[in-house]
Amino acid sequence: MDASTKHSAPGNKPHIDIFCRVVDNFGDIGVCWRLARSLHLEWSAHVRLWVDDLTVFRQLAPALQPELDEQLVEDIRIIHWTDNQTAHTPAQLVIEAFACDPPAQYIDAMPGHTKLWLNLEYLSAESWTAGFHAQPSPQRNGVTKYFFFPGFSDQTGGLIGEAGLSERRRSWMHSSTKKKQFLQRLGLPQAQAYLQADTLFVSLFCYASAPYRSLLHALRKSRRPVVLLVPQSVLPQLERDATTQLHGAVSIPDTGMGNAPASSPDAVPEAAPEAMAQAKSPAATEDDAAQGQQTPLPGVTLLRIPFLPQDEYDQLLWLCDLNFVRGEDSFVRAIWSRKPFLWQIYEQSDDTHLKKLQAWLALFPGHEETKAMMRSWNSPSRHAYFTNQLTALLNTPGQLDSWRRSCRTFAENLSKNKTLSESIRIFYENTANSG
Ligand code: TRH
Repeated sequence: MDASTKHSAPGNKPHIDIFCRVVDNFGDIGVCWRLARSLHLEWSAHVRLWVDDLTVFRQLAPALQPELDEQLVEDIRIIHWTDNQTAHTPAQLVIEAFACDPPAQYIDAMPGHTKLWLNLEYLSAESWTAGFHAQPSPQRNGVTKYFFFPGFSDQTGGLIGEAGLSERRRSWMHSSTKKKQFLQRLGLPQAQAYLQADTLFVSLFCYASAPYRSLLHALRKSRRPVVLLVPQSVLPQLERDATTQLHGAVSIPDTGMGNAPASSPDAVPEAAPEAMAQAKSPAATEDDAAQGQQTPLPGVTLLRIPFLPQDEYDQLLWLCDLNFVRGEDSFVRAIWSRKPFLWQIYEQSDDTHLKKLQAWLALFPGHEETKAMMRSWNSPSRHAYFTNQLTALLNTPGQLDSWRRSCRTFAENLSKNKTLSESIRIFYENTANSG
């Protein structure tokens, strides 16, 4: 079913507990928060989300108050999960994210209350996941726990893709005012000029091991002006490296995020002479238009932006022409954005992650060149190759459009599958009715 046309299912509205431990990064809470919201939205379920690290959580959900033991955010009850937890009656549906082990006291109390216990696994496109999906694992407390694998087919639990997502994306994309205001809020006062100048907007969310210098070199060779939007805390050395590697061909506006000049003493202020020398596509700003002048745009503008709330991060992905994403949840959101993206997979021992990457690439309908570029973005030894591939792709007419079409086709096909929250609901209803 299309992720965009979901409606609340009739029938029971169960109580659901989701348990989340923040192991590292933002992916654990990113997935759980999104799942909590989509279960609540689509099923009108009563959802409690147990999280051990509210400080990390707050970055994705700024309304959250980390000092509170319990609070309601967007109708989801957030419980700060600590070692000395007060007792709560277990829910009918318990979702343990990534084998994080709910508290022993809670597990002991589950019989008689819990109808279904799921262990939500990490996303993988590998075919073996279909065989393990929804398999039972009897537990000592007498309640059976089931493995639940998100995935790219209906033989798995599907992807998180909440109701109304396509409509929200479409309506936002049709509003040039929203795009302009969004960019201005992110620290680009000349947003209108950039939008009119056929600027290539690129978002960058990656791990420290990414060949980001190769990316900078490719962007520098772009025939279109480039705005590279980088969330706070991603690659703290980027401004410094951009300044030294691109020999002044980059403009680094000070957005008050501590990027320039503090972390890069040599950083070039906006419209610095060197950047102007590389300027592309002169464009009129609103002020210039009034005065009948034109201001050249720098070749590459590196814009440090705040870490955005989840819904606004979606808007960033919708707006950009090319998104660099990582891990699990931003990867899925990039898929739903229908825009070209490069995925940096979460690194695992023994190169297990490269097998996962390969399994996903086998499903993706893009050109071989795009897939090769995705592999080199994930491979520390292929940096020069990456620069050449990306440069060719950005500067060859029609290439980016073709990539965009592949992404659209992929997203359209996936949206025919059941979403993760739909799969959970159906599995719950079948289990609850059979027991
Ligand atoms: O942060 P990640 O690297 O998370 C990783 C992976 O999930 C990995 O599989 C897991 O094992 C590891 O964590 C522990 O990347 P991911 O999955 O994309 O999660 C980032 C979340 O942050 C996602 O929900 C999107 C959100 N986000 C925002 O809300 N605002 C932002 O500005 C950005 C950049 C991200």
